[in-house]
Amino acid sequence: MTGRSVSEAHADADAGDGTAGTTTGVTADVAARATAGFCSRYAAEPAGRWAAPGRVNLIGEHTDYNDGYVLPFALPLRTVVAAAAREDQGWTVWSELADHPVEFGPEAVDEPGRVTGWAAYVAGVVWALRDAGYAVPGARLAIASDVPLGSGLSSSAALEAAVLAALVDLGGLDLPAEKQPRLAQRAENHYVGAPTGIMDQSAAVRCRAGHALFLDCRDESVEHIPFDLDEAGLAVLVVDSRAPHRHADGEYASRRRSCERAAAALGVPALRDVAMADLDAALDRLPDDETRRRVRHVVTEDQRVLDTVTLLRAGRVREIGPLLTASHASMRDDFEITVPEIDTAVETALAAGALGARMTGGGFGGCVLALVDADRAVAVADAVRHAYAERAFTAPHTTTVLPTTGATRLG
Ligand code: GAF
Repeated sequence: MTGRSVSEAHADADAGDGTAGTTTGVTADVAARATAGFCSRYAAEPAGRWAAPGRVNLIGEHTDYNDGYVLPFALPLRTVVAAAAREDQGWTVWSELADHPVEFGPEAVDEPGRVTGWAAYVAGVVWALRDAGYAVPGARLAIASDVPLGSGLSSSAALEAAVLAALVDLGGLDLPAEKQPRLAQRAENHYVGAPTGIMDQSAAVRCRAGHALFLDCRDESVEHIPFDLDEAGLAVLVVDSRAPHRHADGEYASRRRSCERAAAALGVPALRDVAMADLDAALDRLPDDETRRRVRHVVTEDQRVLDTVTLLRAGRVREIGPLLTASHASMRDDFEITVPEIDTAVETALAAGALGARMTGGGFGGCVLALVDADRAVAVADAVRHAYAERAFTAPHTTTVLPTTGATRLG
């Protein structure tokens, strides 16, 4: 299975200006590819098409599994599933990005892990639904996607959310949108085996166009925060560092474990329960410098999310820049999840006039987002490209994006 870059995907999505053509952010092209794939693979028309987006996280990194706060928004890059129910309890999945379709029956979703590779995300959703007691319909599915793989833009959650939306509708299942992220997360945690938090699935399901999603990851309450970049004369530039993003590897899991150990040492359910005012006292009680830095990142990052939300509620979009940049410094120095390509993109964007910049997503590669004056976006992107060339890094992909909507049925 091969991925597509942000800019390749974006060129298809909206001719490169990042604004996407429709209110759902779904372009005709990716939907048409899913439909065409369905028709040619199954020699029939799909019963419907369901789309879910990738995301960037404006701020709040590695806070979700600490029961904290996040502020993602949905990208105009989507995964579309064309699907129809079948009579039996079997699932056939075709993807434009895979060499072969995958077929599995009920025995493969009796317990986690029996389907592997990309189709595990689909089987995982079927497993999680069945495990929660839902009568999941057998189905034929065809998948097309503009969300690049391995760039930290949450292609896996987009796939899970689109498949889940399709199966819920096809089966007439009583599973409201606000309960879908937890189920999709179970698929990823228990079937696929990646110990992620709830942010990406929540963004893929619950985001709203023109807004960032302020999510309390403890009780899953949300507030849709207006994020009107046009009105503020601003743009969010996304730089795909092309440094491979691997949160399934040991580093993500080890960060999560050290946060959980620290919470246990402090006698709190999760690091979200350490208040900013108590941070210094909490740090004094921790056994080593590394753990202290991990905790400091999470506690200060939660506060930065709250501060960002306060500014956005007041319409003071320009002023969030320093919070984004402080978040990056914290990920680089305290949480230690950045890589040279990422730090270069952030430093160069800031030097070229960005109001703020930070890595977005799980880390160890992936994407940087920079808040820029709209008329500086091209110059900032050029500066990053130049800096990469000077350091002999693989050329980055850059694009601007606007917030779009979460999972939708297209018809
Ligand atoms: C990845 C995970 F999937 C999210 O749950 C979140 O922890 C993120 O990394 C870091 O904020 O995207």
